[in-house]
Amino acid sequence: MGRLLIVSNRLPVTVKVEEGEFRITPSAGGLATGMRGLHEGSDSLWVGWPGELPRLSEARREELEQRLAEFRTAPVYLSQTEVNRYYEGFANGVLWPLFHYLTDRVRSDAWKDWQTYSEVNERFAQRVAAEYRPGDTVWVHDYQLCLVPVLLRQLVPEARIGFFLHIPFPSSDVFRIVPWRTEILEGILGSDLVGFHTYPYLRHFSRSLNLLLGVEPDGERLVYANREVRLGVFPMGIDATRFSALAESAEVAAEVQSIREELGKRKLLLGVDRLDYTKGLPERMLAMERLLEREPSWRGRIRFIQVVVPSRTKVESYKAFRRNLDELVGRVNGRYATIDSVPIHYLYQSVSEHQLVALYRAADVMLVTPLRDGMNLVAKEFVASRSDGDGVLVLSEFAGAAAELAEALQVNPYDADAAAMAIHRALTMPREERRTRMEALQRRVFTYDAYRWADTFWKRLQEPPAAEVDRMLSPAGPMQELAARLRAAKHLVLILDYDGTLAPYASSPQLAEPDEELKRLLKALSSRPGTSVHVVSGRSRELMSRWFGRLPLGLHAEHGFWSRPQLGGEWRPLKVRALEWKRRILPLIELVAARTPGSLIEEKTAAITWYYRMADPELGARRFEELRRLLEKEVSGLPLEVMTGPKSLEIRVRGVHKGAILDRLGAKRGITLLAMGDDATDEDLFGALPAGGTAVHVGRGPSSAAYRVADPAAARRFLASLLA
Ligand code: GDG
Repeated sequence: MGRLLIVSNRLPVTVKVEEGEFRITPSAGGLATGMRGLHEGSDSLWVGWPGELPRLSEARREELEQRLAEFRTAPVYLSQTEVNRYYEGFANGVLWPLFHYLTDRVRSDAWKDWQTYSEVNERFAQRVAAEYRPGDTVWVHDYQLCLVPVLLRQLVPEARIGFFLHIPFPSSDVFRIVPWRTEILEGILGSDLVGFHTYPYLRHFSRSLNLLLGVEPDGERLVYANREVRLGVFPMGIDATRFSALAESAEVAAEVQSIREELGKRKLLLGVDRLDYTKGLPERMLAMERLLEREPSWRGRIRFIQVVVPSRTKVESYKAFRRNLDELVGRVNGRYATIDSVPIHYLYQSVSEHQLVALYRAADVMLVTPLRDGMNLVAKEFVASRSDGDGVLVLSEFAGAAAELAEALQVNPYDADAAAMAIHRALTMPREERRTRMEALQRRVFTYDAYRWADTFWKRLQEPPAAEVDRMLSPAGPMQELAARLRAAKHLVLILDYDGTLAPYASSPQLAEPDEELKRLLKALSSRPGTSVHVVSGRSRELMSRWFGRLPLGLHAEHGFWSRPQLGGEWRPLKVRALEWKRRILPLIELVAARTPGSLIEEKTAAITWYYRMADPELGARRFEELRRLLEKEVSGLPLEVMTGPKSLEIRVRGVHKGAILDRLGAKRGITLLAMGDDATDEDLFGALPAGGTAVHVGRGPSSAAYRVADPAAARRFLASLLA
C-alpha cells in the first residue's frame, strides 16, 4: 500500500532558530493532535508551512529539510508578503469571517490577496506532486488550501485526494458573497472525498454546488468534470484517553487541589478560547453581567476564569476587538467586584497542557459559547478530563459539537438573558443530573475519538468509486469498436437528440442555441457518403427551423409530432385526435408556473412542457411533484400521458414520441441505425429501434442503451470520429 501524504497550512512541528540552531518542537492544536495517530502509525509524510523563519541560505534550508525529514515532514516556505496576503489577508481576512457568518468583517479589497492565495496553493500542490509516488493517498486540510485538490489533480490526475474542512461551510446565500466562489468550489471538487464535521455543512456545500455550478449531488455523491466526488460527515474527535490520563496524573491532581483551595466555597466557571471574534467572548461577558444582575445571590460566590490565548495579534481588527473586550471585562468587574472577590479573572495568555487539564478538572461549569465554530474541541476535552464524572458543560448551539453533545446545556449565545439563566441552571444542577449528563457525553467523546475520526475518513477515501461511474467513464474501448463498425456501414442513419446530447443544458431553454462547431459537425456528417443525419427534439418546429433550417438534415420537432424529413421539405404532423384538452390543462400549469418564479411554459402543438431549471431548486422540486400529481389525475381516461424530463414535466398526446419517427424514415433494408439521447424521451426511441440498431446514452442515469458516453462534449467527439 502507498503512503499517506497529509497536507495542511501548518506542519505539526514548529521550527525556531535559537542561537543559530534549529529548534523543532511539536505544535499543539486540534488538527495536529487529531492526525498524530495516523501520522505516527502509518507510512506518511506531512507537507506544510514550518512557521515564520528568518531568511535562510540554500545550505541552511537543505539542513532544515533533513532535520524535518526525521519527523517525516516536508516544508513549504512562505515569504513575509505571502504570509500577509495568503494567510492573513485571504484565509483569515475573507474566508474565516465569511464561513463563520460574520459578513461585516469580510474584507472586500482582497484582489491581491486572492492572487497570492492561488499562488501559494499552487506551491503546496507542486510540493505534494514532487513527493507523490503511485499508490499514495493525499489528505488535504482546511480553508487555507481549498484550491490544492484541483491543482494537484492537474499535476497528478490519478492521485486519490481527500479534503476535510475544519470550519463551518456556510449557507449558500452567505457563501456566494465571495467573488471567487466558483474557483473555490471547483478547487475543492478536485478531491475524491470531501469531509465536513456536520450534516448541515454538507448540505450547505451541496446547495452551493447546485446554485453556482449547476451540479446536482445525488445524496452523498456527485459527478463533476467526469469524476465521481463523494461527500461525507466525519465529526472530529480528540485523544480522549490522553486527556483522562492527564487528568488522573499526580501533577494535575496537585494543581486541581491548589485551585480549589484558593476558591474556597466559591463556584468555578471556566472559558478557554483563542482570542477570536467567532468565540462569543463579549456576549459571554454580557451573560455573566446579566447573571449577576438577575441573581444577586451569586455576587461574591462565583469566579469565572477566562483564558484567552493570544492569536492573530498582527491583524488590526483583532487588536480593536481585544480593546473592546478588555473594556467590557473591566465594566463587569467594576460593577460586581466585592472587597475580597472579583468575578471575572481574565488571563490573556496561553497555559501549559497540565494547567489546562487542571482547570478543566477543577471547574464546576465550562462555558463554550462561540457564535459559530466548526466543531470546538475544547468542549470535548473538558468532557474527557472529567474522570470524576462531574461538571456541567454549557454549549453554544452554533458550535459543530452541539450536533453530537445533546446532553450539554445548549444555549443561543446571542441571547444573553437565556445564557445567564442556563449558567444559573448549571450552577444549581443536582449532582445526580450532572452525573447522568456527563456519563452520556463521555460515552460519545470516548467512542468517537480522534483515531476513529481519522481512520473512518481514511478508509472511506480508499473505497473505489461506484461501479456505475466506472462503467460510464471507461467505455473508450467499445466506443472505438462501435465507431469502426459505423464507419464501415454502407447506409448509415444517425438519429440525434439535441438538448443534453449534442449540447449541454442551458439555464433557460431559449439560450441553448447550437454553436458553429456543432453546425459544422452536423454538416460534415451529412456530407459523408451514404450517411443521413436526423435531429430529433422535444422543441417546437419554429425553433428547430430557426436553428437547423438551412442544414441538410432531417428534423423532428415536438418529440416527433412534426417531421421535416429533408432540407427543403415541408413540416408534416402526425395524425392525432383533437387537441381541446390543452385549453383545460394549460391554465392549471400556468397557475403552478406563476407560483414558481423562474419556471416557464412551452406550448407545442401536441404537448405542453413546464421547465424549472432556473427556479430555486428546492421550490422547483416541490412544485414539480405537485404538478405531476395534479396532471396525472387530469389525464386519467384520456389519450394523454405525463412525462418527466430533466428539470421539466411534459403532458402530451399518447403515442407521440420519438420512437414514432422511425416509421417515417421509410426504414430500408441494409441500413445501419444509430440513436443518441440522454433522457427518458429518448428511451422511447431506443425501445423502438429495429434489431441491429444501436443506442448510445449520454450522461449518467439508467438507460437501456448498450453504449454510454459521459457528456455532450464526449458525444461530439464520438460523432467526429465517424468522419475519420
Ligand atoms: C479549527 C476549528 C475545530 C487552546 N488554548 C490552549 C490550548 N488550546 C488547545 C485546545 C484545543 C485547541 O487548542 C483548540 O481547538 P478548537 O477546536 O477549539 O479550535 P482550532 O483547532 O483552532 O480550529 C474548530 C477544529 O479546527 C478541529 O477541526 O474544532 O471549530 O475552528 O485542542 O486544547 N492548549 C494549551 N494551552 C492553551 O492555552 N496547551
